[in-house]
Amino acid sequence: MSQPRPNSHVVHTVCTHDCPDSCGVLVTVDSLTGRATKVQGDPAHPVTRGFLCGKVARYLDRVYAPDRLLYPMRRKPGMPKGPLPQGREAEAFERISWDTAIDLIAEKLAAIAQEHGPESILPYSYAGTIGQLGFGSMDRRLFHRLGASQLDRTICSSAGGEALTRVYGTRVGPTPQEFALAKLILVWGGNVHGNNIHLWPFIEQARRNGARLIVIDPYRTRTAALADEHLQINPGTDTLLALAMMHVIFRDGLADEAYLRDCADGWEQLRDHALKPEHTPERAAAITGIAADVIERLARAYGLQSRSTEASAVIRVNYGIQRGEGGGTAVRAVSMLPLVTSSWKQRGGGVLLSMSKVFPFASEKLQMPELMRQSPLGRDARVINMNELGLALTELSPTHSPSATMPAGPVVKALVVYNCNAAAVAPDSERVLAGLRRDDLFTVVHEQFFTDTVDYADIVLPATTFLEHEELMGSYGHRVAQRSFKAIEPSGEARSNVGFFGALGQRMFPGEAIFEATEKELIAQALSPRGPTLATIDVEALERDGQFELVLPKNEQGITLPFSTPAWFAHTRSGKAELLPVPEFIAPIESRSSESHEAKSFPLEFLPRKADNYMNTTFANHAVHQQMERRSEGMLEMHETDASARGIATGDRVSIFNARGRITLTARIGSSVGAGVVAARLDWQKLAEDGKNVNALTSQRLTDIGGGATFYSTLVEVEKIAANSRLEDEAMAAD
Ligand SMILES: Nc1nc2c(c(=O)[nH]1)N[C@H]1C(S)=C(S)[C@@H](COP(=O)(O)OP(=O)(O)OC[C@H]3O[C@@H](n4cnc5c(=O)[nH]c(N)nc54)[C@H](O)[C@@H]3O)O[C@H]1N2
Ligand SMILES: Nc1nc2c(c(=O)[nH]1)N[C@H]1C(S)=C(S)[C@@H](COP(=O)(O)OP(=O)(O)OC[C@H]3O[C@@H](n4cnc5c(=O)[nH]c(N)nc54)[C@H](O)[C@@H]3O)O[C@H]1N2
Ligand code: SF4
Ligand SMILES: [Mo]
Repeated sequence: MSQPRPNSHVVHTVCTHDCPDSCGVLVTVDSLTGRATKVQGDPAHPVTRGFLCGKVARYLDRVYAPDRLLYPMRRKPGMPKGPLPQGREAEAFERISWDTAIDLIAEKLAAIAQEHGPESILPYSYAGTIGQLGFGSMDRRLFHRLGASQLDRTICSSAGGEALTRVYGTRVGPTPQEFALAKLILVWGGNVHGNNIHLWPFIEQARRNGARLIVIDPYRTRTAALADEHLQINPGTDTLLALAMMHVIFRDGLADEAYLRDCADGWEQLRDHALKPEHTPERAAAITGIAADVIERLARAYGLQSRSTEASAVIRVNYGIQRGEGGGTAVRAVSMLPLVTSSWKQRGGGVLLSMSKVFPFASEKLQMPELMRQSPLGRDARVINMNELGLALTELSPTHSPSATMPAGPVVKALVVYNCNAAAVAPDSERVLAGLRRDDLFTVVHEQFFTDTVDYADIVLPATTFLEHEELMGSYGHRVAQRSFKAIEPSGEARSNVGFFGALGQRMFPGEAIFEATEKELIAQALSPRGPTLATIDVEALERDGQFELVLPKNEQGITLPFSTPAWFAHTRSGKAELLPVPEFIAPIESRSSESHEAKSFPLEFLPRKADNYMNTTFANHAVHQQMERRSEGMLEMHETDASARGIATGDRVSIFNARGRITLTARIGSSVGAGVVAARLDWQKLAEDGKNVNALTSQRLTDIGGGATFYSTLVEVEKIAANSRLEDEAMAAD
C-alpha cells in the first residue's frame, strides 16, 4: 500500500459499478478537510493489481462534479414531465428537505396502495451499484413489506446466467489469474479490452508465453483488433458455430468420452445431434459468415489444446452472445464445449461467464422475501419483467395482459427508480417514455446526476457514490470478496440506498426493527453463517484487509479445478452436467437469416452497443469521458457495401428506423462492422440532437431462456437525410 501523505489517510473502497472487475480502490483523504484527493487501484488486489480503468481513474471529477444532485427536489406544480434544455433541467423542480420528501413519498405510496392495491407500486432498479447492500437489501425489505410488484431483473445477464445454471447447476469458472496459463484463449461475445480490462494483462501474459487469442464478435472491438484472429460472426448465430465445432471435435475423436460418461447427462444425444449434416462446417459457414476451413481449424485447435496436459484452452464467453433472441441457447451451446473436450481438467481451463454464484453471501437475509406474506397482499406479489417496462407502464390493466409473461392486473401508479437510468437503458424506449410522461404516474428517482430518467421524476433524491457509504462486494469476474469502507462524508445531502429506503421504511412502518439496521449491521447479516456453501470466506480477514480470495474445494494437488469431477455437479437434477435438450439453432426473428416480415422490411442488423469509455449510460455526461470517446456526436458505423447502396458517405446525417422508432446519427463508413450490420453506441437520450438514443429502436421481445433483453436482435433500415461533413478529421482517422 502506498504511503499516505502527511495529514492524510488511505481508505480501502471498492468500485461498485456494474463491471466484472470489481476493483479495489484506495482513496487518499485529507484528514483535515475530509476531502478525497486521490484514487488509485489497490496494488494488493490480485486482479486490480494497482490500476484503474480510464472511466474511474479520474473518479473524483465525478464525486465532486458541479452538476451532482445534492438535495431532494419535487416537481414544481404545473411543470410537465420531460427534459428541459440541457443545463436548465433543475428549473422544473424546487428544493425540499429530506423529511418533506420522505413524508410526501410515504403518503403517496400509502394512498396508492390503499386505492389500487400495493402491486400498483413498481420498484425499478438495476446496477448503478452492484454492492450487496446497494443492489438489494433495505429497498427489497421495504417493497416486500409493502406487497409491491416484484421486478424481475433481467436486463443484463439473466439469459446467460440461467443458461449456465441449467447446464452446470451453479456459476463458477477459472480465475482471471489462471488465464495466464492458457495456450489458446477464445473470447466469445466479449469486449475484454473495453469492458473487462483487468483480464487483459493475464491474456497478454499468456500470449507472451505463446498463447493465441481468438475473438468471436460481429464488431471489430479494440479486443478484436488486438487479437491474433478476429472471427467476425453474424449476430445471433453462435449456437451454430458451437455445434459445428462439436461436429469436428466428435468426428475427429477429440471428445473425451470417458469424462462425458462420468460427468454429463445426454452426451450421446449431443454427439448424434452435432454430427448431423446441418452442423457440418460447410453448412454453418453459410449462416455464421465464418469460412468452413476456419471453423475446422478453430475446432481442431480448441479440441487438441483442451486435451493437452501441458497448458489449457479457455473460453471467456461474455454477455454479448446472450443479448439476442436465442441468447440462452447460445450460452448453453458454448458452455458445453469444455465438457465435450474435458478442458475443465486443465488448470485454468473451462469457460468463464460469471462467478457470481460462488460468493457465500446471505442475500435472502438482506432482502427478506418472506415479508411479502406479512404485507397486505398476504402472498408473493406479481412479477414484472424489467425488459417489459414500456408495456407495464402503458398497456397493463386489470382487464388486459400485455404480454405472455405479464398477467392482467393493477395499473402501475407509482414507480420508484434507483440504481438505474430507466429512460435510457430499457428497450423500446418510445414506449417507456410514453409511460413515464403519464400524469397519473407518481415517479420517484434516487440518482447521482440529472439523467434522462430524472427528467420524468415527481420527486428527486440525491444518492451517494461508493466513496460515501459502506459496502460488501462480490464480483462476477473474479473470486475476491471485498469490503468497501466509507472514505468521505456524502456530498450535499446525498444518502445511500440503504439510507433512503431505511428512512422510508421507518416512516411507513414505525417501530419495525428491520428498517433500522445500519449498513454495518446489514453487512454482518450478509456474512452470518448459513447452510453449506461451495466457497468459504474468512470474515475477520475480510474486515481487516478489505479483501479475501474465496477458498473453493481443491484436488489432491491443492488446485481448484471446477467441474473436473462428478462431485462438482451436485447442484443439477441428474448430478451431472445437463446437455438436454440439445441446443438447436433457431434464426432470430429479427435477423437476416430469418424469413420474417421484419427481415423483409428492415434489412440491416443493428448492434446498439456499450461505449468503451462509459458504463452503460453512466459517465456519458462527463466532458472527460466524452473526449475519451472522441466522438461526441452519435455515430452510425456502417460497411461500405451498405453505405454505397444507399448513397451514404462518412459525415452524412442518417436516419435509422424500424417499426418502433427512428433516430438520427452521423454515418461513419469503416471496417468495424461487416456488410449487413450497423452499430451505434448507447448514450444519454438528451445528449442527442433529436433527444433519442439507440433504445428507440430495440424491442421488448425476450430471450429464449431467462427472460433476458434482446438488444442485439434488432433490425433497422437506414436512409440519408443530409450530406454534411461536420466530423473532426481525428475521429475519421480512428479506423
Ligand atoms: N467500458 C465499459 N465497460 C462495461 C460496460 C460498459 O458499458 N462500458 N458495461 C458493463 C456491463 S453492464 C456488462 S453486462 C458488461 C458486458 O460486457 P460484455 O459481456 O463484453 O458485453 P457486451 O459489450 O454487451 O457485448 C460484448 C460483445 O459481444 C458482441 N456481440 C453482439 N452480438 C453478438 C453475437 O450475436 N455473437 C457474438 N459472438 N458476439 C456478439 C458485441 O459486439 C460486443 O463487442 O460490461 C461491463 N463493463
Ligand atoms: N441498447 C442497449 N441498451 C442496454 C445495454 C446495451 O448494451 N445496449 N446494456 C444493458 C445492460 S447489460 C445493463 S446492465 C443495463 C444497465 O442499466 P443501468 O443499471 O440503468 O445502468 P446505467 O445507465 O449505468 O445507470 C445506472 C444509474 O445508477 C446511478 N447510480 C450509481 N450508483 C448509485 C447508487 O448507489 N444509488 C442510486 N440510487 N443510484 C446510483 C448512476 O448515476 C446511473 O445513472 O442497460 C442495458 N441497456
Ligand atoms: S469500472 Fe471496472 S475496471 Fe473500472 S475501476 Fe470499476 S471495477 Fe475497475
Ligand atoms: Mo450489464
